[in-house]
Amino acid sequence: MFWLARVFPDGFLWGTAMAAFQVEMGLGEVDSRSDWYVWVRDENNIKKGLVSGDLPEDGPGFWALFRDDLKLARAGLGNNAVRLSLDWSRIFPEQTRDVPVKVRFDNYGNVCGVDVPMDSMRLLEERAYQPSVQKYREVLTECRNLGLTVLLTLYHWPLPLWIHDPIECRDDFVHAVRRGWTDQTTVVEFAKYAAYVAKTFGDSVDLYATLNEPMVASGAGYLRKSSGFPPGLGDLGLFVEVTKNLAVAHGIAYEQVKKWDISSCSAYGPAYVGVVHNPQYYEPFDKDSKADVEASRFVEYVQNEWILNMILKGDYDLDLNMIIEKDEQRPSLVKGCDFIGVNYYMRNRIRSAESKVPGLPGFETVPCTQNCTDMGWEIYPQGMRYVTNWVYNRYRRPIMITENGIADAKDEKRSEYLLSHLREIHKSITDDSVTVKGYFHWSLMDNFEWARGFKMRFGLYRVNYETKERTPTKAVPIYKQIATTNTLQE
Ligand code: IFM
Repeated sequence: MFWLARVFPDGFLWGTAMAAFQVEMGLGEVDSRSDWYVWVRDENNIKKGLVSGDLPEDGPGFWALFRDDLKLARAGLGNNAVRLSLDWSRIFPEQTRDVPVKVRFDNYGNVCGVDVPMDSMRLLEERAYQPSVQKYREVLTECRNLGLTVLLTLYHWPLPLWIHDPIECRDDFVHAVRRGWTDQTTVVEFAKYAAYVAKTFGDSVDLYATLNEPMVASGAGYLRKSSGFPPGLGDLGLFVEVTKNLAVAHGIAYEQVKKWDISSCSAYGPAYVGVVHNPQYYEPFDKDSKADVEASRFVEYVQNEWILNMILKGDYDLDLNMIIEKDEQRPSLVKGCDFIGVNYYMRNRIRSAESKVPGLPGFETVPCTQNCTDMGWEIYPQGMRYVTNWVYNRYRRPIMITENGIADAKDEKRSEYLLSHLREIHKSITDDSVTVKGYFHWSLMDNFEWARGFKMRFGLYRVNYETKERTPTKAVPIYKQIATTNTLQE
């Protein structure tokens, strides 16, 4: 028999990814102080079918079972890394607005710098909710004891309720007070939170992601009323504002982490900080239709490119005309980005359609009919190589595949999904000379899939939500073999 061995670079990170809100609750302390907590139990949202009606407090219970789960990552999967997030609302359930910081603005009124003085750091330390800090410390220490390199995400979607009241915003945005990312003060509060996290947990964290998939937070929250994401508005102006504020927030948090995390705990140095983005593969539904080609190019631009141009180049195309006018160049907002996290899942076929949001060109995604996951996403492994190469060649930053995975309740497609996507990553590395530093499969175990609830099973380990028992899927021994040998054998 002929075996082809695809060897990955030395030091390649093999891991799984998780997010606090999706896994923590189920056993142990419930966090009721976030916008998502309120959003998924809102009767209107449930009645309209915007959210599933499943509740995060019936989740996998990682908060209590983290030692066993991390053992699964280390021993069960042979991983050497793990991607986790913290929930801001767990650390600061009460407001931090009165903690003084110095804020600088650029000529356009954007926050372009935040100084957190030592006295203010002391106040933040007093204000932080210690049981949560203690618990996160235990989780991170356990990762270290197991030899898992830690990639920590600061913002993986839930916002503290004191920052964002999604029901108030949905029902009467004009009079709403707690307006989330539409409000620039959220950037300033995020700077305080990032500074506190870096100072407190820096000795246990190797890599940081400032934001997870900012385009989902802005697009699903502010462009698509029916997405099931808070606050469920369809407003182009707010979408642009939120995307801009998230881009600015990345830079501001980047600076804070660099300043406050000075302890080096790995080969990555004191703080290696990037952003996690979700570029997908786009194609016009009808390649001979000019309208479809233009619609697909526009969606690809907005989804894949727009925010990375802001973060890495200072190009703030705020009128979305795909041209950077002079007053859209904001070099003072570019702070740095040590790596780009790529979350790749699917191919989208786009066709031109009537516009659903005033001011935005019309388009729609053609529903998947073949090779679909339970989410209705089209499996297209070649897209992994395409987007990885595209991001690397355009922005010249090391790539980390920070998510890739499949909702597959029957466990029929997961193994091939994993293998086929890893093959493409390997081609990017060896055939196309792209620097890819690691792969984090989404996800370690089944979890709370936001508006879609528990039905969507992305886990390498299946979770019985009644007993909290974890059972390996067929992909577990396959992933373990790859991770422990650093090689994909075929
Ligand atoms: O569950 C999500 C995750 O939170 C962000 N990336 C996509 C995953 C699957 O939808």
